[in-house]
Amino acid sequence: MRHLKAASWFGLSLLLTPFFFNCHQSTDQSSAVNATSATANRQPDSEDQTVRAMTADGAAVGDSKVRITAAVLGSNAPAGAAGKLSENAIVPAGTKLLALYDNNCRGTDSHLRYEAEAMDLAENKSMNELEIMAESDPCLMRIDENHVHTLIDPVVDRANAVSANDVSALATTNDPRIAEARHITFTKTLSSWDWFYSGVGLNQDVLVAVVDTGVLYTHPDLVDNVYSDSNGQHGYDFINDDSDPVDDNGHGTHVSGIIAARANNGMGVTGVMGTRVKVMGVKVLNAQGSGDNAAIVNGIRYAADQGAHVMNLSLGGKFQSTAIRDAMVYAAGKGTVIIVAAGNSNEEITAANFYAPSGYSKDIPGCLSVGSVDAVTGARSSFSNTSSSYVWIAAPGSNGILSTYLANGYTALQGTSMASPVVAGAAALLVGAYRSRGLAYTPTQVVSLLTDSARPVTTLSAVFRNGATLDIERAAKLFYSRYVMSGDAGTEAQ
Ligand SMILES: [Ca+2]
Ligand SMILES: [Ca+2]
Repeated sequence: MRHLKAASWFGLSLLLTPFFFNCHQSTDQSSAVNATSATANRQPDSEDQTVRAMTADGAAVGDSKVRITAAVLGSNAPAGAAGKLSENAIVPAGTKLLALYDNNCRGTDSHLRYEAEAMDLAENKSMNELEIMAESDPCLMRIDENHVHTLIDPVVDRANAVSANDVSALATTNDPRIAEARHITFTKTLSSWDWFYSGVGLNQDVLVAVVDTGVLYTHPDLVDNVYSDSNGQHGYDFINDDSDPVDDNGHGTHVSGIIAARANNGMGVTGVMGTRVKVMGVKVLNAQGSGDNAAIVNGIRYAADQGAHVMNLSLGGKFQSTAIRDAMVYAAGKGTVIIVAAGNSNEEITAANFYAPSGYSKDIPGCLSVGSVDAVTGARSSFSNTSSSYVWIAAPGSNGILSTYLANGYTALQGTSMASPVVAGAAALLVGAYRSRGLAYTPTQVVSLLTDSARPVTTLSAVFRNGATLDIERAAKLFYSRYVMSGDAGTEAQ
């Protein structure tokens, strides 16, 4: 007997800033970059990212099956009841919940090992009744909250796109609009390629899951770097529950191009990893840029089950979701590096002012939360969330982030949504380096290479944990010195 029924749908928001960028021309942060050695900024991984005992579905050992809190009652929550509800507390009919099932247990032939289903409570239930219901179904792993989140509209950054006259300044690729993709210059992407592709000998493909609005996999500047499975599909669509993850919004296609637009094809721009990369479209947000927690949980778990080496999450909102946290733990445990946008609220993330999913990255080894800086000045983007604890690294996300878009076009967007895939592309290069050298690695090691090699910037030290911005050339050099020059693959391995 099922007491739950399928829910109506609600959304998480895209991390595109609702604000136009405000140029901080009075300060030149680039002069604040110092020349300390690549390892000078290293911080111990064990300090914040702790490995906890987890069950097979990614939950903490000892977690109850029913994990809803007073927050699920919204304005009806009793005063002061911030945490766990008493066993007699009534969860009213219509409450939005999420149920996680073990598909092996229930014998469902699925692309997912564990599957989240959005649910409405059909009638009032006490917490005790929910517990009994959950315990009576051995295939029901968890009941979690499923909150409503509103959309933040994408902002086109045309004002900050530079003129095509700058094109000839960079001669190392023939992609004609590369100079407009200022994040490529800022992060020294092109010079990193000499280290990765020539020095390291990068020759293995890397699979990157873009968990987003989908991807326009036929875009001529993406088509050569798109993943295809044995059935010719390019991922999955958890909004419409079909195997065609085509993008009907544009956001996911922009994110995909930042990671993996094709290099040296005489067309448009290049991604941070322009070759030897395959993008998988995992559609969890609809045409308006929203999706429910269940779709996102499924998207994260799907990407991990498919063996994605790197996953980008340019989405989120001001909420907590144990279900999403568990999915991230599950994916990191399967070896997926998870890169998450910090959010665009111009707020400091704290335990009390939490922002998900970026806030979870602090305590999950192999996850990295990314704040945004101006791609020219290096100053913090005015919209970027901050935290010297929760937001670990900065990358360019405003003032000229040109990438692929709908209708086979290109556009400049801004947001931590754009900063995150710059880091995801760098993570993919490092994974490719490990794979090409035949070295075992963990997601934590990839994160360490990115954070240890980042460029320290004095004015960022108070707003981001690492106080530093992504420098892909330095990351490449650090990989080279640790694994190639030393010739000792075992030294850094765990
Ligand atoms: Ca579809
Ligand atoms: Ca290109």
